[in-house]
Amino acid sequence: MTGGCGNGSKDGVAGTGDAASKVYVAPGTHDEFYAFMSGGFSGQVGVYGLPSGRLLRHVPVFSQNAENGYGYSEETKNLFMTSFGFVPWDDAHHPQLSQTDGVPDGRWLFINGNNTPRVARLDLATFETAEIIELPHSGGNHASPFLTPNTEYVLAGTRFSVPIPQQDVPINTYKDNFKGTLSFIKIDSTSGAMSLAFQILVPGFNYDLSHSGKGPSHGWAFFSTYNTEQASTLLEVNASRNDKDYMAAVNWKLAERYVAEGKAKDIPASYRHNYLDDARIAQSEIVKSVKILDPRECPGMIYYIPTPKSPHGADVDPTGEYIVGGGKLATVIPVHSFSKMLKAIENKEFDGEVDGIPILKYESVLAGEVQNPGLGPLHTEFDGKGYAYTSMFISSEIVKWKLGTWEVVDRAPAYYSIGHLMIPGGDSRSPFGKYVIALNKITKDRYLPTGPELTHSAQLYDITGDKMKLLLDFPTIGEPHYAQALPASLVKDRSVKYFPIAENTHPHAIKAENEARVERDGRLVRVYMSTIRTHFAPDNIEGIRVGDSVLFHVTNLEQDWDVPHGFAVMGANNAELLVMPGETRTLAWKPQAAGVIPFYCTDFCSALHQEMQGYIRVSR
Ligand SMILES: [Cu+2]
Repeated sequence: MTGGCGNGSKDGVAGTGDAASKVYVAPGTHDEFYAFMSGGFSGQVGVYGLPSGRLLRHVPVFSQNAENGYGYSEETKNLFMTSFGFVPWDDAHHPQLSQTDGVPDGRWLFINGNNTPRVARLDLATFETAEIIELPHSGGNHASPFLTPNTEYVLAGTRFSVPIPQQDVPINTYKDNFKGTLSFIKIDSTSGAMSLAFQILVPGFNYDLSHSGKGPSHGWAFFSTYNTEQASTLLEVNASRNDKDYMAAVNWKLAERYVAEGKAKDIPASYRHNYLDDARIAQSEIVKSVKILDPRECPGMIYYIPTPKSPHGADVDPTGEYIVGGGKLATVIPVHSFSKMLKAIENKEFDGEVDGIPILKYESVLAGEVQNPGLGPLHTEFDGKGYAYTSMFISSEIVKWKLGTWEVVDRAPAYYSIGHLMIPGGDSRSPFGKYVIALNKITKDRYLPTGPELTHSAQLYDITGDKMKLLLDFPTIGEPHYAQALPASLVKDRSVKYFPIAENTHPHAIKAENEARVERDGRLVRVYMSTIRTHFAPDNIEGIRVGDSVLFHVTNLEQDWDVPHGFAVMGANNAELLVMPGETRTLAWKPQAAGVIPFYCTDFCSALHQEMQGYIRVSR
C-alpha cells in the first residue's frame, strides 16, 4: 500500500534552498492562507498557516478538550447532547468553508461527525464550535457536510444505510429493510443557524461523498455511492462486484419546491439541535419530526449516473460543467457532463430504474475518461486554470490532468498513501490556487519514530508552474482527513479579540470585582468569582460542606487580547476552565472530604501569575 519506503529524501526540489525560501515565513510575519484540517478520529479541527505549515490553533469540535474545559464546563456540555445521550467523541472528516457566490467567504466552517451523525458549525470570528445538529435516519455521516454555492444548504448523505425508522430486524433482510437518506440542512444567511429542512429517502446504498453544482449546474448536487450490491457482510468482496455504481444527481431546487408544495411527509424522529445562545451558553433542544421526500412521488428530483467502480470523490469543476467520479477500484477517471446529463434526461436515455429513480445511460452523460491515471483515484480538486488534480491512494501520487482533453500532464509522488488533497478554494467556483496539499494516511520513515503510532502528514506542493514541486511536509494532529484553505485576509480582520464585559449576558456573570460573592441555596452553593491580573475574588472561601454541590461561575474581567485566565481546583473530577477575557465559564465541583483545597490560575498571565491562587475550606 505504501509507495517505496526509503526513497523519501530524493524527491525533486524539497530540501533545496529554493523550497525552503518558498515556505519560510519570517518570525513575526503572517502566513498567506489559513488551512483548516480535520483531526479525523481526534474529532477536532487543526488550524495551520500556509505556506509555513505552522499549527496555529487546535479547535475542539466533537471531542471534549480538557485543555480549555470544552465539553467539561457547564456552558459547553450541551453541545455533546444527542438522542443517545452525552456523546463526547466523534470522527470528523470534511471541513467546509461557507461560501458566497460559490467562493469561500470566511464566515463559518462546517464539519461532519461520522460516527453519531452530526454536523458542527464553527464561527471563524471566535474559532470555536457554535452549533451542532444531529441527523436522524442516518448511519455514518460521511457524505457530509457539502455546501450549496451560497450556503443555502449543508448536504449530508448517509454512509451506512439503516432501517428507517429504526427497528429490530434480521441484518440479512438488508435489501428489504435498509434505506439511505440525503439530508438538507438549511443555513440562516445572517446567523449561520442550522435547521434540518428535509431528507430524501434513497435506496439502501452507501453514500460516500458529495459536491454541489455551480454556475450552470447550480441547483443540483451530486453524491457518489458504493455498495449498490446492497451487501451487509464482507463488503470488501461483496460490495466490489458491480462494474459500475452510481453518482446520484439531485435537483435540490426542485426538491425545495416539492417540500413547499406539501409533498414531504412528516416522519417522527428524535434528534438534538445544540447551539450557543446569546449568553454563550450551549442550549440543547429535542426535535421530534422531519420532512421526508420519497423519489417515487417526486419525478425529476433525482437520477443515477453509472460510475465505475465504487466511486469515492464526487467533484465538480469550477465551471460547473464537469462532475468527476473518483472510482477507487476503477482504471480510469470518469468525467460526467452536466449539459449532456440534462439532454439525456430530456431524451429519456435511461437504463432502467431503482426505487423510482431513473438510471441514465453512462455513455449519454460521459464527457470523457482520463486514461491510465494511476491506481486508486479518490479525490479531485481544481486550480482554476483548466487543470484537475486527483489523489491516487494505491500508487501514492497526485496526478494533474487537463479538463476537456483528459490528458495527464504531470504526476508527483506523495509520502505515503494520499487520501484527500486540497487546493485553497479548490472545490469552489474560483480557486485561489498556488498550492496543492496532499493529506497522507501513512508516514512510515518520514519523521523520527514515536513508537508504534506515527504522525500523519500533510505535504505542500507549489502548483504555479507546469510541474508540481514538493516544498514541505509537516506533521498534523489526528488524521488530516480533508482540509480547506482560504486567504488569511478573509478571516483575520474579523477575529474577536475579547468579549466586551458590558455585553456579557450570562445569568451568573459579575461585571466588577465588588460583585464577587458566595450564595447558598440548600445544598447548592454558587461562587460568583472574578479573575483579573493577578488575583481571584473571592480567594478565601469558607462555609462549604461535604455533600454540597458547588458551581464556580468564573468571570474573566480582563478587557485585553490574549489574556485568558485558567481555573483549576485540586481533586476536581473535571477539567480546568480556561476563561476568555469578558467571558463567564462554570466548573461544577463536589467536595469529598473536610480540609482545605487550593485552586490556582493555569494560564501564565503576568509576572505575578504564581501568586494567582486561593483556598476553599471544606467542613463536615
Ligand atoms: Cu492568571
